Amino acid sequence: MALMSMPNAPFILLVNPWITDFAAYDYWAKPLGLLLLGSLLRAGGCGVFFIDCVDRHDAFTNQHPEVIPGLARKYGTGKYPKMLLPKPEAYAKIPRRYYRHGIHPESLRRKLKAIEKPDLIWVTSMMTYWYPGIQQTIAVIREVFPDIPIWLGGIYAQLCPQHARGTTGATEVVTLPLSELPDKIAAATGFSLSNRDEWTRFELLPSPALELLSKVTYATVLTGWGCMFKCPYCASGILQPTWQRRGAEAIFEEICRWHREYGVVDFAFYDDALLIEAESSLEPALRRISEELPGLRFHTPNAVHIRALTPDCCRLLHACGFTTMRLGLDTTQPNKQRDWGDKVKTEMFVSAVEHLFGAGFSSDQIGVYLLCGLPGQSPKEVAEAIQVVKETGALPYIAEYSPIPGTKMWQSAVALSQFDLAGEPLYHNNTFFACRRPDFSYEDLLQLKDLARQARRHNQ
Ligand code: B12
Ligand code: SF4
Repeated sequence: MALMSMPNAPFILLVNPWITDFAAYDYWAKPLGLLLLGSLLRAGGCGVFFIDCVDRHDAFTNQHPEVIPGLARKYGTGKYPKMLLPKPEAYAKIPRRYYRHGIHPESLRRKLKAIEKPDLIWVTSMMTYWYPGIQQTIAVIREVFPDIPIWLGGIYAQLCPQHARGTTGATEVVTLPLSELPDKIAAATGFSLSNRDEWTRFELLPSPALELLSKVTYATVLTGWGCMFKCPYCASGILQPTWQRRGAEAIFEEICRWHREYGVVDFAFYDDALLIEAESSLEPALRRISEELPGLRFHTPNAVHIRALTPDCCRLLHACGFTTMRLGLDTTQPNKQRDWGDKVKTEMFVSAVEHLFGAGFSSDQIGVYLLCGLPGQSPKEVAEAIQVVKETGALPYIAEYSPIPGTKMWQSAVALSQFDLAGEPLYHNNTFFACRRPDFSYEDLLQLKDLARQARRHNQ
């Protein structure tokens, strides 16, 4: 019998594309999904190289006269370097400047030219309305590697696959679940990954390869996948249909490793439901952290569930060094609370803030997200919610509605909007506010943002 020879391990280039937007801020924003794939590919025997088009520490970019330099801010966050771009037609009437955030295109070209020819190129994606950044990234990659297959995956790819196929220039838009990627790699390269099991279950996943970043100023952590609530405006159930959690040991080890080996003190959680059913996963990990790893700071930019903030939970969070708490209140209208996922009531919220204060948190650590501009919502309701939050002593933050394809609310948003939401993802931009209407205008939105700002100033 002839022995089949195994092809050489493929070399895969991972690319985090540019962000194109009016504003973008590295608010603990890392390409966690792509870096997770980096870990899985490496562990399975592939060669991997990573290029971060939004690297804030790129020396060539930071010295370039055409670039508005970035800035480091507290807790490892910061402003991206950026370059002015012509505004796309869809944004012509928005009186704001539009930028490409990230490294200079020449820096990307140099990085691409400095590496050996890859077998595959994987580009990730995040917000649907950032797709021009992907088009531009892929165009530069194609200049250097015209014949290498480019796969596009990630959130925009999953939410708008047809649009991505038609506009980005990727060879393939890949929307397969993680567990099916090893077969796809084998079909494309002939190589069989040695760790196929790890791709099949969330709790077996390795830590994302943050060490591929040029500098690790903070670590992003995912302790659970998906969410058991089904809020009609949210894509969590589309992106991660099953609800799974990692074990306490794995969570602790990951945080411990970033701290001990890389000196990381700031950690941001990306979970959709960090504190839900945490008894046998996050909680024991946090108890160990409070005893064994003093001095860390934790941040929850993606908001936690208010219902989980019991006095015990708040004490544990405070003891571990939770510093930036964001709470998902959405609204204070009882009927909307029921219709928008039935996850919180105003009384629960008021108690939760009391518990946080009781545990030692200060006002400026407790931010509360309020949804703004959803179909059926009035400006008065948002103003009332701002007032309720203000009275608790916490800080209200407006989260402008970004309509997302495939969600339950999508059809109402499409019906309500005067813009072509289905054909043009640029209209999903929360800053654009595509669901503006006579009884909830763009000016109303600006006034509410101002009201929230005043309330924050009052409480800080
Ligand atoms: C963390 C997070 C943030 C972070 C920042 C994250 C970042 N990197 O920039 C913060 C909190 C700052 C944030 C802010 C906002 N966010 Co957000 N965020 C998320 C969240 C919860 C997780 C994303 C994530 O990293 N997931 C984990 C990784 C592992 O998954 P992944 O990236 O999808 O990768 C997997 C696959 O896609 C695949 N994959 C990835 N890349 C590739 C590449 C290839 C080639 C292949 C084959 C596969 C592949 O493999 C990975 C493993 O399976 C998602 C919701 C969600 N559940 O995904 C919302 C989400 C992306 N955010 C959303 C929104 C609305 C916002 C805000 C507008 C909220 C607001 N109103 O203020 C702001 C906007 C920020 C801005 N600057 O514009 C929306 C999307 C909106 C849109 N139109 O695109 C989402 C979907 C939430 C929702 N409401 O449904 N967000
Ligand atoms: S609770 Fe949060 S993550 Fe879960 S479905 Fe609702 S909005 Fe999405």
